[in-house]
Amino acid sequence: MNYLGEARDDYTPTRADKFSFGLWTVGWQGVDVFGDAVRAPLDPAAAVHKLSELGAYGVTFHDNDVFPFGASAAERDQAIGSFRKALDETGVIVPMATTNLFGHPIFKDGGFTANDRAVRRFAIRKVVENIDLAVELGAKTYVCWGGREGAESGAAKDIRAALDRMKEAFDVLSAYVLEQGYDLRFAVEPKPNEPRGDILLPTIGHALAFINELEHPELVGLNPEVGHEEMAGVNFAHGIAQALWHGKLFHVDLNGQTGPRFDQDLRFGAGNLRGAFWTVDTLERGGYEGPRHFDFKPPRTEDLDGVWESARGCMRNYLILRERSQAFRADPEVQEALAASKLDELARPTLDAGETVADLRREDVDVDALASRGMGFERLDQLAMDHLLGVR
Ligand SMILES: [Mn+2]
Repeated sequence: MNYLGEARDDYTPTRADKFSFGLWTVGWQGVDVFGDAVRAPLDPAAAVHKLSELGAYGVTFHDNDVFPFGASAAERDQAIGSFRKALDETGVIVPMATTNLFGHPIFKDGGFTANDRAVRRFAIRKVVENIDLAVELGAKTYVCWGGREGAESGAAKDIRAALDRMKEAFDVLSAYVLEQGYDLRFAVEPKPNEPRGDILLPTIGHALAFINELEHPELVGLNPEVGHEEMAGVNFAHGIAQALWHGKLFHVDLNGQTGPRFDQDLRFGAGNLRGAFWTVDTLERGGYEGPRHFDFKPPRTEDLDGVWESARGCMRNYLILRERSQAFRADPEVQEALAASKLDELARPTLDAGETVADLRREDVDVDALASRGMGFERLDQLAMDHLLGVR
C-alpha cells in the first residue's frame, strides 16, 4: 500500500521524472587505485538504449566518454554519429555535457590551473571544442569538475594565482558562449579532495563565493554532488538549499556516500539514507526543475546485469523518497508539529515593516519564559523517520 492507501508499487520512472545518467557511470569498468577493469567497455549507443528502456530521459557525457583522447577527425565523427543515432532512435536527450580534464597525463597538475601555461591553453581549447559538440547535441548546462585542480603540498601551488587562472578560464569560456550566441550555462562541481590531495573550490560555499568574482556570474552556477559534500562532512540538503537560495542550483549530482572517506559514488539512496530523504525533500519543495542526474559507480562486484540493477535502484530510491517526502508534508500531524516547532514563525521577518532597533529596545522580554520553551524538534524528526521507514 502507498500512503494514499492504494495497493500499488509504482516506483517505475517515466521521462517526466527527468532522470539522467552520465555515460561514465553505467560505463565504468571498475578500474580503481588497487585493481584492473572488471567489466568490458560499454558502447555509448548501447548505454543510451538501455537507459531509455529503464525510464531515463537524458544522458550526459565527457568528450572522451564518446571518443578517445587524440581520436582522428574520422574516428570522432564515427563515434559521435553512432551516439547521435542512439539518441534519435530513443528520444533520449543530452541535458548536460562536460570535459575530461583529468584522465590524460597532460592534466597531472590540472587543466585551468596547471602551473604549465601550455597545458592551460590546451585545456581551454579542449573545453571549447566539446562545448561546440554539447550545444550541437542540445545541452543547456556545461559542468566543470576540476578534480586535478589542486595540490598535494604547500609550495607547489600559489592558490591566489591559481584562482586568478581559474577565473580567467571561466571568463574566456563565458565570452565564447556569449559570442557564439549559445544557450548554455556553466555549473561548477565542488569536491574537497581525490584525486588531488586538496582540490580548489572544495565545497558549495567556496564555489558560490568564487562565482561572484567572475566577469559573467549570471552564466555560472553549481552542480553539487551528494558524496562530494559529505566527504567534507557537511550537510548536502543544506548546501543545495543555499544554492537554491542564491539561484545557483543549475544541476545536481545524486549518489550515495557513507560519511567522510574516499568518494564512494554509491547508487542514490545507499549510504546516508536520511540525508537522501532530505535531499529529495529539498529538491522537490525548493523549485528545482533541472535534471535529477545520477553520478554513481556500480560497484566492481557487479556484472552488467548488476550495473542495470544499480541504475534502476538510483531512480527507484528517488521515487520512493519523493513519495515518502510528499506523505510527510501531507500528514496533518506533521503540519501541526511543524507549527508547534515554529517553522511558520521562522518564515516571518524578525522586524515588522517600519520597525527599527528602537522598537526592539522598547520590548519587554520574558527571558526565562523564552529560555525554558521546548522546540519540539524530536517529535517532528520522529514523524519524518516514521514516514521515511514507511510505518506511517
Ligand atoms: Mn563522486
